[in-house]
Amino acid sequence: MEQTLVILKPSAIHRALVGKIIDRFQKKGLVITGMKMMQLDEKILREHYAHLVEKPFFPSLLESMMAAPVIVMCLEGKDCVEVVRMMTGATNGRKALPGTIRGDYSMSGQENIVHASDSIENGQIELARFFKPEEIFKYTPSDLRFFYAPDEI
Ligand code: IDP
Ligand code: MG
Repeated sequence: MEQTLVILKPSAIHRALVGKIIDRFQKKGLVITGMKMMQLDEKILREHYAHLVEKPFFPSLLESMMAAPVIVMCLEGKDCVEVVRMMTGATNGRKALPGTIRGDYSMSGQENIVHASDSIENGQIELARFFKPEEIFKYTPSDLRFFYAPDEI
């Protein structure tokens, strides 16, 4: 099954939104196969946000992402990367559609609650950045047949 990386950012931790967000992913039918809390540092953030290091807001983004420990998650499901990006919504919370996580919980372009991988390839790279192989588990939820038709899995 396809995998993606989700990070519950310090904005989710400080605002006590962790349970609500995890609940959304589980109710959707995505399977949590890895989850842990960790304090991010500048080194890992410079890798993770390499496409943004030259932006004027990067120092502020760094500080924001280190403002609390984060929760990193590996989610699995059919077309998981695209599904989770849709659930996440547009980068800027003020532009994200209601019904998305950012649309429902964020008013900010920076403090936008969650990170989600933007492609299957990046998902694999990002999971390897935040998880050791043994921290991602293989199991089949007992009720998978009520989440998918037989020809979908
Ligand atoms: P994404 O999180 O929707 O994939 P990216 O462009 O990859 O968006 O940016 C990564 C993160 O950097 C965003 O989630 C947000 O926290 C922050 N960010 C992006 N653009 C801005 C900006 O213009 N101002 C402040 N922070 C930004
Ligand atoms: Mg991105």
